[in-house]
Amino acid sequence: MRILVTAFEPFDGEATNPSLDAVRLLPPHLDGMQVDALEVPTAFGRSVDVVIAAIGRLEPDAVLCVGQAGGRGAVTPERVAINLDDARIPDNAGGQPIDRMIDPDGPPAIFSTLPVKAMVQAIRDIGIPAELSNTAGTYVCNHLMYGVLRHAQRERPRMRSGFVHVPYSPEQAAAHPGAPSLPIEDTARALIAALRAIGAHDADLAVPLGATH
Ligand code: PCA
Repeated sequence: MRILVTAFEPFDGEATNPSLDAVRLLPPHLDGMQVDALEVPTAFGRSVDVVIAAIGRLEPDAVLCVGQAGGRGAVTPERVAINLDDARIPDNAGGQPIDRMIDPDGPPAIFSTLPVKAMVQAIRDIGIPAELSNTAGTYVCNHLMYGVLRHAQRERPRMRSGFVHVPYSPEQAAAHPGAPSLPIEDTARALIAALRAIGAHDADLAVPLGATH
């Protein structure tokens, strides 16, 4: 099995992005899986282009995209991407789409095709906080998740894909008083646990990890 793991460059005035720092720590081989890491620009259109080009080159069986979610206190596999861009701040290329559909011909939302509950469980099992998230936001991360899932729907129906958001690093959180954080080494361990869950589970676990609000 070959899995492409993507991470974003820093954005919003940050010097680092914990997704990138953690993905750089991933081993190239894990339990018989080949892991390819890719840095992605934090820009609406280009992010999807760069990942689709890498998919064409590497032909992975699965794609796990990773991004920073400043303010979240847990590693959060995303259940669903929505067909909407609504940028609170400009991206790194200066783009700031407001209330724009990502694909006017696409469905309103696309569910992750990764075993998100198994991933949450696997991360918790190694003692790191994880939650199933029901929103990836409306910024570049949601855009990339939707773009890759839509690409798979149209051109690579057997390729599984999805997204995980990760907390600030402690160094970042120091500049955002009150914000939770996770050391980069722990974020990397959480991603390894998630990758193992992806390798081990074709179908997701039927466990109650839903939210009441
Ligand atoms: N997080 C942003 C974009 C890049 C990143 O790491 C997001 O959640 O949309």
